[in-house]
Formats: sequence, C-alpha cells, structure tokens
Amino acid sequence: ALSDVTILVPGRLNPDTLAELKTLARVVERPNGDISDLSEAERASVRGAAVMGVVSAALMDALPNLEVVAHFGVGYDGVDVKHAVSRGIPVTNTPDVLTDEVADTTLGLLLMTARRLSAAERYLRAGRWAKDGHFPLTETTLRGRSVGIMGLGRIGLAIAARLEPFGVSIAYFNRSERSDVSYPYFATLGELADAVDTLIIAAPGGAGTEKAVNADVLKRLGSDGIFINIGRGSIVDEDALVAALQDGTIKAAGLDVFADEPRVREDLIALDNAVLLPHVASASRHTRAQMGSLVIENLRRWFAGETLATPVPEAQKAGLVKRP
Ligand code: 8YV
Repeated sequence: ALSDVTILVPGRLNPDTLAELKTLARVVERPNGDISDLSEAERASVRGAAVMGVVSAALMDALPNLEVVAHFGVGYDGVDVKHAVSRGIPVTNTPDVLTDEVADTTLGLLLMTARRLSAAERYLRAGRWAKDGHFPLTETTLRGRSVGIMGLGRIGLAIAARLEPFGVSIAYFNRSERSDVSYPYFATLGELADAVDTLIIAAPGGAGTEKAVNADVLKRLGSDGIFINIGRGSIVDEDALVAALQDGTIKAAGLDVFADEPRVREDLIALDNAVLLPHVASASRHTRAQMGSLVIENLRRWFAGETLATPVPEAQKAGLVKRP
C-alpha cells in the first residue's frame, strides 16, 4: 500500500497535492529537481515519483527501484516515456479533468486577442478613456472567422464545441482524421493554414510537433491571421512567430505557452498585437485539485495492485498498467 512507500517529488508540485500525498506516503521532496544529495539508500527507497514537469532518463536511472511515474498535467512531453517504458516503468498523466478549464481559457484567450481586451483594459487603467476618448475600434473580430484547430483530441474537441455557438466555421488538422466529427479535415498543417484565418494549437509537445508552426505556416495563415497556442511552446518556431507579428505576416497572437518557460522573450513582450498569459490554462484551484487527486489515485492504485486510472498510451501499449 501507498503508506509503506517512499515517493519522490522532484521539482515543484501543487501544494495541496503535496500536502495530501504526505498524509498518505513517505515523501522525499527536492523542489529544485536535483537529487544528487540523496544517499544511495535513500535513492533505493524511492518506488514512485509524483512530478509536474521534467523526468529525465538520468533521474529514473538514479532510482534503481522506481516503479511508477505519476505526472501532474495532461501533456507529458517533459517525461522520457520511452526510457520509462524500456525500464518497465509506467507513466500516468491527468487527462479529462482539465479539459473544460483549458477549453474555457482558450476561448477567453481567443476573445482577448481578437477584440484586444487586455489592451482595452490597460487603456482604461491608464486613465485614457476620459482623456483620449474611446479605445480604438479593433481591426479584428470573431465575426466571419474560420477557425482551424491543430490537435483535435479531448481538449481540441472541447474548444470546437465552445466555438460552435460563436458562429465561426471550424476545420482541423490532426495526426489522423476522426470518424466522429464532421468538421473538414486537412492532412497537413499548411493546408489547414491556407483554409482558415484563425489557428488554434491544442496539440501535445514533443518530437512529433516540434516547430510544426513555422514561417511557411504563418505566411499561409495570412495577414488577417490570429494565432492561438495553448498546447506547448515547442510546437512553434518563436523566431518566425515574432517576425510574423512584427512585419504583419499575421495580425495577432494569443499565447499561454512558450519555448523557454518561465522566460518569455523581450521582443514578444514588446509586441502590442500579442496577448501573453503565464501558462494558466488549467490553473484554477478547482481543476488543479482534480489533477492532484488523479496523480494520487494513480499512485494509490499502483501500490494497491489495482489497474492504473490514467496510464499514458505508451504505457498502455506496453501493458504497463498494473503492478505485476
Ligand atoms: C500544467 C499543462 O501547468 O496539463 C498540462 O499539460 O500544461 C498544465 O496543466 C503542466 O502540466 C505543468 O507542468
């Protein structure tokens, strides 16, 4: 049972989740992710890890008795899953419980970007409404827009469902065409960008999507283009994005994720046609608590000999869903 087990928490974890975990298991915390000061005996005692962020092959290999990695977050591109699976270690993530929150935030970010709502608020707060008159009419609007979604998974579908009553058209690019939706499918991101004026990224990070949004895709999105990213910063060539926003290749961008978080480029911050959020799409107490519960439930199940609640697909395929 979990109560007999030592769980390593490398890096930072949601404080409530960490507090709850400490009531259920022996927890070794290393908030900076560095475990080099752990004695050999301590490292050997670790049988599970609860983590938000990065789990490298080196970290796993420093833990000879590691059995399971429970990741806090749906996107697990920071976890070397290939290595974990090769060692027989399942990885779990936190799908579903954050879908609605992330989709809600995405719509907010889209509206903020299309209608320049954060710039409008800055205008009011700077006292300019009374002094200079009305905030300038926005050149962009959602009216008449055609939206393309890259990544029509759980979150992409929830975004599409929210977009429907807004009266915009919806199309998508995905690893494969879905049989359960009637939205037009494009086999490449470039073809989707040709067909739409608004591109929303809801895809996972990792090698398969690295810099998929490049200068060519942004050019094809066009000069009225709005680009929204709530997936991963790695999916975009940030140099190309900044250039496209600077020279009018596209109109505006709304970003919740960045290439080098928590650092955000100065040239991006300097742009008035970008809305920038500090990776908050799932960041409500409500949703983070549910994500934390799922992390703990996966650990509980593993050490109780039950089937994991949410093993990642790679672990499922390898049959790593239950303690042998
Ligand atoms: C978290 C996320 O902030 O679930 C994800 O993939 O990006 C966010 O919910 C992230 O997991 C923190 O590492």
